[in-house]
Amino acid sequence: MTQETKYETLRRALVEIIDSRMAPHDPLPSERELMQQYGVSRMTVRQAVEGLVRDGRVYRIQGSGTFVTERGKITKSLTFSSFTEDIRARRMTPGSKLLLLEVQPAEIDVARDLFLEPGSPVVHVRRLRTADSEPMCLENAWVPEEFAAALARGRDVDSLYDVLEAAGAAPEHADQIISATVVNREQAELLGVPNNFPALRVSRVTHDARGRAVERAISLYRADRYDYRVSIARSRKK
Ligand code: 16G
Repeated sequence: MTQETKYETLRRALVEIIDSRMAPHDPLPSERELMQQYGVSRMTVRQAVEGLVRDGRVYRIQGSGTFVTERGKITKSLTFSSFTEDIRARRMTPGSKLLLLEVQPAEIDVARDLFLEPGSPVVHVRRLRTADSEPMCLENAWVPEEFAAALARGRDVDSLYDVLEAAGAAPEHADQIISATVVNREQAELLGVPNNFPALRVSRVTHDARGRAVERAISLYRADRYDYRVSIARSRKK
């Protein structure tokens, strides 16, 4: 049997196991276990796993191991939307787990983004956002207290943007910075992914139709479930 054939046989066997017995983010057996189980060389194991990485069936995290990839992504466009709208648009049910809700004095960066004096009261909401009960995103939002009186009174809420709208501060447009990051241990546990899993960090300052800053938020999306689609055009030379 040639090396090529052994590698392909192992790769096929692994795909079968992934499809039939493994869940997203389950770790693959170690190189040593695969070598023993299939009676192949380390090189064959590496080639087979490399092939699965290239096919997007598994992903590697340096120092942690190789894990089964989640299938199916949410591609978000740069049109203004809320989490609830994003998830409903995909015929899934949005959900939220409230992790923190408190009135705080605005720290310097929050105050700057919301055009407030440092120390002004802001409502800090921290939520785990889910789609069909699956964790998708961790969100921290800070809202000037005047727009979130209902929240400040401790009322739980499904959609933050509904609260803002009801307060006469309907979100209209936002400035965003999207960056790549990895999750820490606590975030990983909440999002149901391994430690150091890649994530998209979207930092947003949201304005209403009158131009008032009504929200500063940081959303941490699982990178296996979210990507952003951007339309670009060549700028015409004048
Ligand atoms: C989106 C916003 C977030 C906002 C949330 C409100 C981004 C990057 N972030 O996730 O800033 O707080 O929607 O959603 O789009 P809700 O109305 O469902 O609570």
